Amino acid sequence: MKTILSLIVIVSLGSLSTFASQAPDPKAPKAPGEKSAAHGAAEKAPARVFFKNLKNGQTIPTKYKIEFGIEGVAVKPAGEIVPGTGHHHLIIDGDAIPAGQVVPADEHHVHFGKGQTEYEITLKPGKHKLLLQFADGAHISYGPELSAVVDVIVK
Ligand SMILES: [Cu+2]
Repeated sequence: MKTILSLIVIVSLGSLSTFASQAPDPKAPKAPGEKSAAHGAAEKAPARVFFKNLKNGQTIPTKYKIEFGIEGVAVKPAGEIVPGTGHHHLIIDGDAIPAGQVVPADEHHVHFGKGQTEYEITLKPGKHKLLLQFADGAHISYGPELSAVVDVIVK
């Protein structure tokens, strides 16, 4: 009996050590690398633009000075393309511009290419959608991720 038992112990120990020595080897070199890459991407994220003095649903007069806020990116006048910088655009009653597309320049798309961070707007009474869109030195949009939108009621 003793011989059989010790044989079983040896066999099971043997298979355990084989399993243990196989398991970590293929995983070890890959897992830490993948994790740190994913973390690196997640930590970059928090850049944003926002209206400093406008909330969704707010009632404003026909003339109102809007203040533009920014975090994680820097305002720079249009011209040179520098990563992490750009200028504001106010889109009146329109949608965010997809990343990589040029922000149009017309009555619904106002560029602040001098690096302005405020603008006195004149709006007709009624409901309006105001969208702040950040874009690079060549007016190429950073996309909806770097935009902010509010609906306002003008009285
Ligand atoms: Cu522009």
